[in-house]
Amino acid sequence: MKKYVFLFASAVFMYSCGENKSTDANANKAFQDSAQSYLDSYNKKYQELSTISNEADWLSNTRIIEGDSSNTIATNKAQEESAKFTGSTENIEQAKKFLAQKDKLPELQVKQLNAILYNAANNPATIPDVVKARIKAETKQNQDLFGFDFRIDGKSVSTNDIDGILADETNMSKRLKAWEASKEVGKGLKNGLVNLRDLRNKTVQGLGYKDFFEYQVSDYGMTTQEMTDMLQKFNKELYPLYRELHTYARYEFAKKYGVKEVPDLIPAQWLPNRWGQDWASLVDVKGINLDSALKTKDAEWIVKQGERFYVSIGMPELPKTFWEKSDLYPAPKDAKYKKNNHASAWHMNYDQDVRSLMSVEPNSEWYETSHHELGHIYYYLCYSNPEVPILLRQGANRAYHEALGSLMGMAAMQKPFMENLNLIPKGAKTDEMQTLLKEALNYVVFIPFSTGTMSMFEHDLYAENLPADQFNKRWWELAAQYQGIAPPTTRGEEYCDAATKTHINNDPGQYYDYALSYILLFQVHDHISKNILHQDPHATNYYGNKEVGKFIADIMTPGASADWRKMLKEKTGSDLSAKAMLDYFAPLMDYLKKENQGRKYTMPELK
Ligand code: X8Z
Ligand code: ZN
Repeated sequence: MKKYVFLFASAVFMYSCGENKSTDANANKAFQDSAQSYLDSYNKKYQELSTISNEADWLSNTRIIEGDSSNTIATNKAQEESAKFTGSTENIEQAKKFLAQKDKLPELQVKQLNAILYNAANNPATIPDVVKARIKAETKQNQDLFGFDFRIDGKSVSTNDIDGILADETNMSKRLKAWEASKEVGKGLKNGLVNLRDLRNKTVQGLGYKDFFEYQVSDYGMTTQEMTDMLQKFNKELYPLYRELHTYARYEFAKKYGVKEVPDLIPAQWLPNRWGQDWASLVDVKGINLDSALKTKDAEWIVKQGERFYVSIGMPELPKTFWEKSDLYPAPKDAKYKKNNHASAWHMNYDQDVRSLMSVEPNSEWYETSHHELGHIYYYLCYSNPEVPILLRQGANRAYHEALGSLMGMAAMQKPFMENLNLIPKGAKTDEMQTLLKEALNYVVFIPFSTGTMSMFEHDLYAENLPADQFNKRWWELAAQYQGIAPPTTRGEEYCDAATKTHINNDPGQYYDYALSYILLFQVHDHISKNILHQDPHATNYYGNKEVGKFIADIMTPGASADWRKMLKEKTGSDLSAKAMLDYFAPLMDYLKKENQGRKYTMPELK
């Protein structure tokens, strides 16, 4: 009924107000022009200030020198300048003024104006002291995390050393020492985290968000409830498989370490990863030993090989400055500085200055991670084009940014791909079920950690104001509930095991990005395998396929000017769904059920 009236009214309008219409069009044009000139000047200034701030931050992460605060001071200053601009009352008012009549503006302008308000909410000029304190606390937390001197038996070790022990060592007392050494850093980060939680919440409350978790989730156009529902749904869908993997792993690890009594919860020090997020090294697949092939290469080969793969599918070579300015390898043993030990990719000037910070060693972990980081780098390069305004040089959403490089990392570890590169002998007969199992111990095992332990901890931290005397208790409750793992001994509140995870400190309230990125990765991979390569998703070879490259570049090129839901539907034919991931691993269910026959399951059956 309403629709009818509307149609009638607009018909009358059309016939009788021809003149007004063109005046309206002129007024709209003027309004759009004035929005555009505001956006142009914002984009320019934003790019300038971000570049300065990124340069300072880069130094703060690549040269951490005890007792030298010059980088810290420069970083804080640059970030304050940038915050003053992005959070200024003038910018907030301007963006709101234009958005009040957003129907008159094209989508591209509306998206940029929303991005301005989103940026502002993290730095509102109305509460300058809070913003300043938060910036200072963030820089300090990062220094404390990455300036930390990890020690085993009094000897300094790197996180690569610790990871190496956790991957290979079968001597349990050595494993325990390495695990415990890796958690020491958390103690000194606890007060900082409590302080940061308060400051992060207060900052975004200035512009009306309930808490920092809600703020970060809103970047997806979702509420906290919608996000946590979606995470729980994905976790539940993968749970039956996880439960089989958990049962299998308890018994296999016990065998490996010569333990007779199989514990109900897997002791954290048994697992080949500091947080139990990836158990892949439990399984060696005969005939496919990537690690032994990579031992014959050097670290530089690993990153160069990543580039060769991207170039083979039609992406450009990396800019010369990438190789000159990146910091890709571990600091020398005698270095007088420390560096951020977690892999990252940087878009320094929202244009061609792209860099990666890694500590690459020639092993399969870093092989995968290098492909992941180069995925971010190629994403940056793809959307750094005149069609995409600076403000929208972001992923379609944050999960897309994480997904595409991880997709390439996964593709680079499939058998036909590795055969093609002579990383494994051609035509070797291998056990496909073992390969699938190894992959599940990486990709499936990650889901309860990312949707559960990490995301629920951060939810409680920010949205529920988790009391400081319950951080460790809550962390291990969640680890037990979602991952079925337990600490070696009671971990009191003097520890802060959550804070040993990089993202809790410096990529806050966003870990579900990775959970969603894995779901998305399998969805995109399924499409590429079946519709472009016409290959079995379990055994593909993307190498050299330009059509695959075009498909990926088409997703990357519009950046955040694309609508992430629409894009997914257009590119893969469906909404975000775990179906492809479930299909991929489906053959494992029967295998694991057989392997687990007669074993005690200790994670509850799904109701
Ligand atoms: O943090 C990362 C990337 C950052 S660009 C290396 N990842 C998550 C993690 O290490 O916890 C990649 C997958 C999961
Ligand atoms: Zn990443």
